[in-house]
Amino acid sequence: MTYITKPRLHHPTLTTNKVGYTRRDYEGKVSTLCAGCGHDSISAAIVQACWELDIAPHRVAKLSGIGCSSKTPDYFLGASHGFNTVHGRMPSVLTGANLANRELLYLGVSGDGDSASIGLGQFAHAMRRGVRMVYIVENNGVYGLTKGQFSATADQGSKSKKGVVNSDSPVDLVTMALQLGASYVARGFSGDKEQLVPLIKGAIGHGGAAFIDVISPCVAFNNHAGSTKSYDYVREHNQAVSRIDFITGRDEISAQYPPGSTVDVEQHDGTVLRLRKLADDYDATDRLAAMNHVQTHQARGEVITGLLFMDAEASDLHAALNTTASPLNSLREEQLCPGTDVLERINAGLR
Ligand SMILES: Cc1ncc(C[n+]2csc(CCOP(=O)(O)OP(=O)(O)O)c2C)c(N)n1
Ligand code: SF4
Ligand SMILES: [Mg+2]
Repeated sequence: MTYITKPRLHHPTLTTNKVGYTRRDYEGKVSTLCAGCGHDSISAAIVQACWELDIAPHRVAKLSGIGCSSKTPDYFLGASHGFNTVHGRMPSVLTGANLANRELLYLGVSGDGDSASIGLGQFAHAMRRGVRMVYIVENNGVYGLTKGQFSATADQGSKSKKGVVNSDSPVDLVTMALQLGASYVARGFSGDKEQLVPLIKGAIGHGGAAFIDVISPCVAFNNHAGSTKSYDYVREHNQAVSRIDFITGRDEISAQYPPGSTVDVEQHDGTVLRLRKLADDYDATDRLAAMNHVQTHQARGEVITGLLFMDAEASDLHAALNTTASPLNSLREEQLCPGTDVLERINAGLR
């Protein structure tokens, strides 16, 4: 069915958001992924989050690496900027783009192979530098595109479709992101859109490196008994630490909660995340406790989801480097080449 192109015309009664676009305007091409692939649900969640947040599609830059997951930017935000990089290289290309123009919303989409194997170093440095981005790993525990080899996030002892047991220790990207200094860290499940959409919205409003690991079952190669990344396994072992409601200045949520059962965290852009705790002992502002909680519960075979950590005061790489606020392509020649006298002064300061 990949030859089918989506009709361009919309029904005139489709609802538009505050910037005048219908939900359809945030879609992309018809997906070529396997029917039931978790990645398609993540694309749908991204579409919903961007439409509901009234983000103009041309203000978004979506970048990815290589893999089924990295193909997905073709299937959402078809009117946005896009760059499909080399395998595992999305973070460095995104860092460069972000430094050249901070006015866009940077959406990095990757896979567990792309980010935890070949791109592990790139992932680490984007997190520790605080590149302002929404970094989504669509984590299925296998290299889906190359026919289902175990990836580095496959759990030790989990079984491949042919019954081979994985003997290697897994890389846990959530724990790594916490350790490396990411200021917004979450885990979602592609089968739980109600949880995932607010997690993505919160990441979009965040002022630093935001990482979301989304367990996204591969129905072709990793959805069998013995897999720890199957729909059944994740549903049975999902332990959400919290639910979040995303609130913008203009949209107050209508639900009422008993006093003390929620915590509101305001982000630097004025958006508010209302955290409804599901685990009494969980504190999403305590990085060390978050690492401890994730590791302890993962050792019991549980899949910990929700907003795991956030630092509402986070800053980013631009603040650290004191860069100009203007996109580089808007700078005039006299700003880029300030002349011999200025150069002399700089050189003198280095002698
Ligand atoms: C430099 C390089 N090495 C290896 C490959 C082969 N390759 C393509 S996709 C992929 C793994 C993709 O796995 P993942 O990122 O988990 O994506 P998924 O398909 O599971 O969504 C590999 C190893 C490649 N394209 N380029
Ligand atoms: S092979 Fe797996 S990851 Fe790739 S499209 Fe099919 S179900 Fe999705
Ligand atoms: Mg994968």
